[in-house]
Formats: sequence, C-alpha cells, structure tokens
Amino acid sequence: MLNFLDSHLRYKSGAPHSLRHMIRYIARATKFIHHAIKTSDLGLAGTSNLFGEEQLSLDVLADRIIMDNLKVSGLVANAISEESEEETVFEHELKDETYSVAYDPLDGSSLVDTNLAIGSIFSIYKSGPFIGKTGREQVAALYAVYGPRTTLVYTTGKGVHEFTLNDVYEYSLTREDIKISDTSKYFAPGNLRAAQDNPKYKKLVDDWMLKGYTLRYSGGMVPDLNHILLKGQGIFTYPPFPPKYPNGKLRLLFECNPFAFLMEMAGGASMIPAVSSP
Ligand code: AHM
Ligand code: MG
Repeated sequence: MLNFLDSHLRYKSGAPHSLRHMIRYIARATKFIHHAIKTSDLGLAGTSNLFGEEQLSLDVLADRIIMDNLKVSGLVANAISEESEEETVFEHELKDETYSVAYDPLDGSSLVDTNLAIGSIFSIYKSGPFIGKTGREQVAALYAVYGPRTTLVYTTGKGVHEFTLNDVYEYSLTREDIKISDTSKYFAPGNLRAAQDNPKYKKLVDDWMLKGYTLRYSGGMVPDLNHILLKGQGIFTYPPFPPKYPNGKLRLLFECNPFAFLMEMAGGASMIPAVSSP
C-alpha cells in the first residue's frame, strides 16, 4: 500500500494535508506532460496540426498544464514559471495553508526534437513573495524525468524518494531514502567550453579525468542530476561564461534551489554562487 505516491505522501512524508494534496496535483500535471510528450508530433512552436490549428510548443503546453493544476489544487497563493516573466497570483478562496510554487515546466526543451530525456522541476515554499526567499525556506522540492520511463522524485525534508509511472498511470515507489556517498566516480561538467577561458575550471576537469572519473553528461540538468542521485555519487557543475552567462546559465529559483534541497536531503552537498540570476 505504501508503494504508491499517495500513500507514501500520507504515511511517510511528514507533510501536512495541504502540502500532500498540492504535490498530488503536481504529480497529476506531470502525467499529462508525459502523455503530451509521448503523443505530440514534436509540437514545435508555430506548426499546425491536421486540422490546421496552431499547436503549442511542448514547453508552453507543459507550462499551461502545470499552472492549471496548481490553480485547481486550491492551495497555491502564487506561482512563477521559468517560461513567464511575472508571477501568477491566484485569487480563488484559499481555505487551508497555502504555498508559493516556482517551477521549470520543461527543462532541457531544446533536447525534445532529438528524443533525449527532459524534465520538470518544482520548488515549494510557504506562501509569500518570491523576492527575498532563500532555498533554505523550501518545504518541498520535486522533479519528473521524462525518459524511456517517467519517474518522479520528491522530498519534503524527510528523505528523497523515487516513483515510476506505471501502465495504469500511477506513481509506484521504486527507491526509498536515496543516499549520496562522499566519494564519486562520475562527473557531469556543464558548460565545458568555459574551461577554455577559466583556468581553475580547466584544472578541475583535468583533475577528474586524471583520477579516471567517468563522464556522464546529456545536456539536460534533470537527467544529469538524476543520474548522480540514483547512482549515489557524482559531481555536476555549471560555471559562469561571460559575457553570455556572467552568473552561469542555471536559474537559482527554478533549477538550483530545488536540486540543492533534494541533493542535501540525500546527504550530498550543493554550492551556489552568491550572485546568481533568478
Ligand atoms: P533551459 O531551462 O533553457 O532548458 O536550460 C537549462 C539547461 C539545463 O538542463 C542544462 O544543464 C543546460 O541548460 C545546458 O546548457 P548548454 O547546452 O547551454 O550548456
Ligand atoms: Mg530550465
């Protein structure tokens, strides 16, 4: 019974009813996205379907699916997506404790047309303005990986747990209490081209190669970090690359904070530069 997401949230997460309920809506959204990825004919923006109707690109569709689910959960005060410039404030009657959700609807969407794994990332706070919030204030973080299988990994601060979507569209527990060890043999060097201008980064990468680390890098943060989490070891980096990305490309609110929370809850460590673009 504890093998399904609903019951795991209820009996193992330690999360209050409102948070559990909201995570269920997020999981529901990822099932729709899973379905859209499997059935869409790529959904490249500006293309039209058989009936001549314009199709939404997958990332825009994923964004709408998630925003709609957050809205109908009735538990979200405000939400912000990597796809939008402004936060959305929900004005429905909020009864229970409410939350603020920051999310990246389809991270790595440039990989969609080549059929590489992609994902959705969610960072959850008690409700309030996003400006001024720190990663340490998160009450939950989760992500979905859309690969050969669709999986969902969550933490509410009590362990990190992986579920796999089965053929009747239920998330079934595949790994409980995932842990990361102190040693590593994998490296995932994002933005490797920065090593050209950054001698310290070059030295680091050279050092990993000299030590015989194995390269595991797909160009999608979600599957790359998921690999580290599930193998229980590894290092992922994404250094700055001025002038294009003077603070690195990855966004603190949508990508770094939720993964830092998940990694730390699994016993790993995260380092985010003091200055980073939201
Ligand atoms: P996105 O949010 O626009 O998809 O960008 C984030 C992705 C990460 O998944 C990945 O780590 C990184 O971009 C790779 O960037 P690049 O190919 O520019 O090195
Ligand atoms: Mg992203």
